[in-house]
Amino acid sequence: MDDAYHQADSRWRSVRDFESLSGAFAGEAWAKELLWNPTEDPRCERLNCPEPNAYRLVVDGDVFLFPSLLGLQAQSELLSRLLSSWACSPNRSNLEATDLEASLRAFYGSEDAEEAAKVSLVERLRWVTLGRQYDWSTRTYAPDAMPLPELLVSHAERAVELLQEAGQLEASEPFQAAICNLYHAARRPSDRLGGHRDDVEEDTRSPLVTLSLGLPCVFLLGKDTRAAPPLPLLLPGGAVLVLAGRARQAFHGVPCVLVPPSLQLKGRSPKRQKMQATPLAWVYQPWLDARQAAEGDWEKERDAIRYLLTRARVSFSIRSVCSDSEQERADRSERVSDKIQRSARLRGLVFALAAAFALSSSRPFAAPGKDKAEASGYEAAFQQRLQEVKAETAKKPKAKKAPKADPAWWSFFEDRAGAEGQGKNFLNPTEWNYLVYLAGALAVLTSLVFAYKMSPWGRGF
Ligand SMILES: O=C(O)CCC(=O)C(=O)O
Repeated sequence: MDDAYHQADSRWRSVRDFESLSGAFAGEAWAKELLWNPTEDPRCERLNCPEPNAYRLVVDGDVFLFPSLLGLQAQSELLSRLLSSWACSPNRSNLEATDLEASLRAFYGSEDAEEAAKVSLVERLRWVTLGRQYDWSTRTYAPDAMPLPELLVSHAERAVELLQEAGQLEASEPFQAAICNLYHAARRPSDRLGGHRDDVEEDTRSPLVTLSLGLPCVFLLGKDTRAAPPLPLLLPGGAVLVLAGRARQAFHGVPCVLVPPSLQLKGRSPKRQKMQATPLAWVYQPWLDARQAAEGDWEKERDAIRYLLTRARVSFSIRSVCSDSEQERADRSERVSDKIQRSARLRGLVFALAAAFALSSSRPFAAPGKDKAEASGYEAAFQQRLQEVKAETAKKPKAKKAPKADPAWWSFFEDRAGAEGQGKNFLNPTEWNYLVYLAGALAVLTSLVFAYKMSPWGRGF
């Protein structure tokens, strides 16, 4: 099968920054396909909704893009909540086994964020599951319903409400789970996400809402098969992407996160230049633009947050796992299976106790009434039932076996395949062997007769 998604993914993996698209890759047709300016791109239609920067993409399914819905304040708040609590137990993350919380606190509270980050686990934090916990190995959601943080729900619901107001979406089911992905691209260019479909949720009618924080990325939006070439889309920090309808199950992934050249690794350590305002600063720090600057003073933000927002990309993809009624059904079936397990455990315990008692006793089971102190209720019941079964068996007349009749010669033909096309079943392998021996013997005999007839002794016959 022609894997057009894979081809696009491999090409985009070699891109490290926005600058190279008009530099090293300027002549490449695939690089020109990047949808980076929704205002002027014919593949985007501006929506009539209270948020002026809202677009519908002209693709299969319902795909909506808010390139700058989350300002600096909103991104910082999400990131600080992630670092201080969401990434810690009981939520699952790739660092589950470590003391993530203490490390995050040290990192978060540090005066010298760059120094702290060197020893911090933060840069090893790759994913966190929130709300209903997702198990990557079994590709299932845990049945215990941990609530999704209200802040995430409110961002996802806001996007959906804006689209409803614009007449683009119908009411959606409640959001119950989110997967947070962290791409520490400045230090690890290999942090990316391969093409996949989010298709394990029972409820795939509700939209998938992805919040993007920090560095921009190229997001590949495919179709429901890998054979279809995907659309490369620039998702800047602060963007919100909504996949609904057919696009809810489309292949998608993140082949590259764009890092300003001044922060890219050169040899073993990042280049020393400070991240200054560059002509392309709007790509890497869109919150610097005039409209968003009023939302928060960059200098007042904590060092750690600034450090991460300028060197990593963080995404939250928020989804509904099952509709309310399905959720209730899941709860009920969980309760039932709990009950079954409990009673099985109880039966197992009773049986184990009885077996242990029987083994430790010199007699396998104490006869009821013989030694009442020793005979437990279970043993007494067992003996009683045993006597009953013996008595019932003794009462039943034994069915007489019919005398074996000699097989009739035609029984050979019974159960043989008679239908057309089933000839092979007519003889079994042993019978086939006899037939071959017979044919062989006939052939030998015929040859002998023929040879004899040709010899001088046989001429008289
Ligand atoms: O990081 C992203 O934008 C994509 C996340 C994603 O596809 C997922 O979590 O399933």
